[in-house]
Amino acid sequence: MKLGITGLPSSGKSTVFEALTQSISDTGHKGEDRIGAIKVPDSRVDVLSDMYNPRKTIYAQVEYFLPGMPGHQKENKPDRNLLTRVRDCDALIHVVRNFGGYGFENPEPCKDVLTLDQELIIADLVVVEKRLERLELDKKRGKPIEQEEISLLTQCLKHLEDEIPLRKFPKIASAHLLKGYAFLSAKPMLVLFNNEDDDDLMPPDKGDDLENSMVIKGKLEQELVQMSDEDAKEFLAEFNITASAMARVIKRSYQLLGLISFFTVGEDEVRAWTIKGETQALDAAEVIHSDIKKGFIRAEAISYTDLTEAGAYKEARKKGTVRLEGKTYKVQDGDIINFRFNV
Ligand SMILES: Nc1nc2c(ncn2[C@@H]2O[C@H](COP(=O)(O)OP(=O)(O)OP(=O)(O)O)[C@@H](O)[C@H]2O)c(=O)[nH]1
Ligand SMILES: [Mg+2]
Repeated sequence: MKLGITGLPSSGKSTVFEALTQSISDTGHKGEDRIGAIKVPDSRVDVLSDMYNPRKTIYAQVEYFLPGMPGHQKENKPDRNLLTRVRDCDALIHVVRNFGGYGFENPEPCKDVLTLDQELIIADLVVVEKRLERLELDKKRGKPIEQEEISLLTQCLKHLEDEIPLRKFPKIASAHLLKGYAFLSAKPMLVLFNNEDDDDLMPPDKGDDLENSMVIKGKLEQELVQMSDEDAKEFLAEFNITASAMARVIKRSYQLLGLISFFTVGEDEVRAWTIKGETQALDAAEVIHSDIKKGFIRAEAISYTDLTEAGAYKEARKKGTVRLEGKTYKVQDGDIINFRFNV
């Protein structure tokens, strides 16, 4: 599962990538693809780790992808090429310039949000129109065609012609028959307003229909990455920012991908495992090992809250909050699971 970073030229994409992944480049990396796997901060894992004192503690991860852009982009438009490069990402992070300064026009963040959306929409329109033409042709030639696919694509065409991104239509965005097209405007998207150092506010003209957005200060966050802990502390106080701005972006990224965590615990290892929401116990078992799925007997599960309230697993057992669940149990975010299996 990976998130692609997009945005208009000079919006702060590289800056944000570096702040998120805590990787600074001295060469500029302009032309190169950059990819970074980042652990997802999770206080529950910290607490469980304190409880079990394991040899290893493993957090969930998300991956960020920043396509390399050789050459200089002058136009205030996202490069078409850049957009096709994020087609195989599962979600998008849209970095929006909300800072000014030397060499920059005044920021127009809300306009930029629309501009990028329009580019995503145009890219999808091209795909839909081509495909529909193709299917019409096949139909004329008497080839068997999937009527449902035509119907779905026709709906896409209408929405895109109305300039509405497909992510606004959950049924279409999640339609199995459309998966292969990897529509850009259907991907979940988090908008990051990249603010001036002393500006904490959302752009005032931000409409209500932008459900996934946050304010960040990319430049400060990136500088923070390069500092010693002591300097960082002072710096944070001075600029009135919380150390967790990037942590919040990472957590939001995880949610944006529709991912949840369950945990396994023990003296050897406390570990967060990543699954899609609504995953059943049997499939969650497979994430750990195919043998556990094959030999699945039961899942011994307890919620994070129940465990921490009881203080220890033994106590929770006495209180009866440890449950025995079967194959079809829908694993909940924060469940601590012990799979019983037999191979
Ligand atoms: N004041 C301010 N400047 C920023 C911020 N984020 C980035 N910048 C500056 O804006 C310029 C562009 O930032 P980059 O991160 O290179 O932007 P980009 O989107 O990767 O740019 P291209 O790859 O050229 O399209 C750099 O000079 C950054 O230092 C911010 O939050 N505040
Ligand atoms: Mg860049």
